[in-house]
Amino acid sequence: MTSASPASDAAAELLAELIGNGVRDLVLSPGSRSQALALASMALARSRALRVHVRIDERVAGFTALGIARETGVPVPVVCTSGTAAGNLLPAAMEAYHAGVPLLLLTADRPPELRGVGANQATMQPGLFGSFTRMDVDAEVPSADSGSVWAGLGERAVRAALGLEGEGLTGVAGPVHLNLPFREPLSAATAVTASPGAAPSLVPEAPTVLDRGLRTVVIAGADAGPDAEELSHQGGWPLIAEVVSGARFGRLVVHGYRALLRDESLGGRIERAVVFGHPTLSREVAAVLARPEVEVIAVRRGGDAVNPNGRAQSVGAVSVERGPADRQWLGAWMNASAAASVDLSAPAPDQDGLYSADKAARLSAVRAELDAVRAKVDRELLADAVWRATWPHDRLVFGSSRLVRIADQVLGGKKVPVHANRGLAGIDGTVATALGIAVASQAEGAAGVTRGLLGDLAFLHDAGALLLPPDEARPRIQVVVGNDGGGTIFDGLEVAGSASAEDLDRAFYTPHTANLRDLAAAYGWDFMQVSTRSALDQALTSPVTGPQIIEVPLAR
Ligand SMILES: Cc1ncc(C[n+]2csc(CCOP(=O)(O)OP(=O)(O)O)c2C)c(N)n1
Ligand SMILES: [Mg+2]
Repeated sequence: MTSASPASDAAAELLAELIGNGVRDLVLSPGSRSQALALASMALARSRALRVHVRIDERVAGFTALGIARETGVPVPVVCTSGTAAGNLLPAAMEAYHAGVPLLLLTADRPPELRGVGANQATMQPGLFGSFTRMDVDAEVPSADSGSVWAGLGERAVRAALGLEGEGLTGVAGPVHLNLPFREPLSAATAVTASPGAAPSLVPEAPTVLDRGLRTVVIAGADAGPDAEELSHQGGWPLIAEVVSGARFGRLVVHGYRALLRDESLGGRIERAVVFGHPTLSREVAAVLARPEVEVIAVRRGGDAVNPNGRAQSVGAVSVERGPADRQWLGAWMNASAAASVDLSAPAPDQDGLYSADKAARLSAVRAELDAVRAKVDRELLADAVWRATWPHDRLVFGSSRLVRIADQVLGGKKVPVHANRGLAGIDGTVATALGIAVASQAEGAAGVTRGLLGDLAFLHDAGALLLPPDEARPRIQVVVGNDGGGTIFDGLEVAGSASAEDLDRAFYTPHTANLRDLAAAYGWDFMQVSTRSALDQALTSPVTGPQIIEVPLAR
């Protein structure tokens, strides 16, 4: 591959190497300095070696790439031009670092001679992402006489993003920054080919084998995945699985775990906790893990090893020795769990009443039936309806609003794929992340609907993500917005006790009057507003053919 532009040749070579190392999706934002990468991406999309997703806002592009990478586990490059464009990738990079998601931040740059001399759109891009990267390379400028200066860079980047080499925890994925300087001519016509290869994989670490003596619980935080359920099953240990863990299923799930962890005879007697993923949704789990006498075994998943009591053992994998389970310990938890489980299903119709010979009895049964159908949706019913409508071929994405905590408290076990940006629990990028998950899970004709469940502020924060290119496949997604007119999470936090009502409102609740229906119309999304249980169920279970917003008004 040699053209009139070393930039184009190097870009084509780099992308071909990424594709050879498993990369299948790339997110692209427009810009001039990055044109060689953009044009090579488009050529590779045409030959079906790559799926390209174009987003004009780099912050949205970053979170879209994060969503795709969360879903596929394969590094996703996000390509942008120089200047503030690159800075917009920082929030997604921070989240990816803390959640252990492989991202490749490909920022085009001015060549070194144009940095620091007042040239247009030139800034200090090398090292821009600070400590949030597994590898950070300020690449050489491709030039006619230097040959393939970037050979090997793509492979190293993929390996580092997957945690196979480079700085930090091994086996834990994260972002990689390739700062790619280009000199003019910034592009020229060139042939671009690539042979798709498989992503390198980590040789699994030998599991640490746990003995059985201690009174143990398995705690599954964000992104724990099914391994947590498997260990709980093997050990006969209660499974405390956050709703965002991907492990809230099976017979050993503990319902209403927060109260049971506070209970001296249950939570108070825990001797060992095996933690998968990143628990963030309850004080009670944090309190158990902080107790100095509790032995904590943390299975690595994201940026930081979980270690609140300062003496956790971080391991790559765990299993348990053969032997009988501690029936008494498990039984105590399961009995308490059964008593704490919440049934939010609509009461069964009163058949006797409906068919009674007595007119008054019939009327009252009909009235009860109508009341149930017309019942206004509250947060618990909303979380329950979305959970019930979601199946293994679907995806569920929780935002960092109050709803995820409510869902965590009331929902039972169900084996559905769940995602949430709990690395830093930001309210940013939720819609873009969900869209990334939708496009990745629906690639190559796969079935299923992606549902996002979030609050109004989290939704409005990422309204720009609603802008989808007309020439890309329309993802099947339902963005379900619980709209209580602002951030009501603060009503239940410490600040509500110290702030005046006026300050709490203006500075924390931050009321808005945004019209979601108009917003949906502006971006070409279908829109429904539903406030009763029956209308909600209907909206959630009707066929989905494209992007939809479902607004559910909630009382403050
Ligand atoms: C990027 C970012 N900014 C600010 C916050 C702090 N924060 C947490 S929840 C929240 C309000 C969320 O409001 P909404 O999505 O409407 O959910 P609600 O609390 O009303 O359920 C804010 C501002 C955050 N987590 N992330
Ligand atoms: Mg709200």
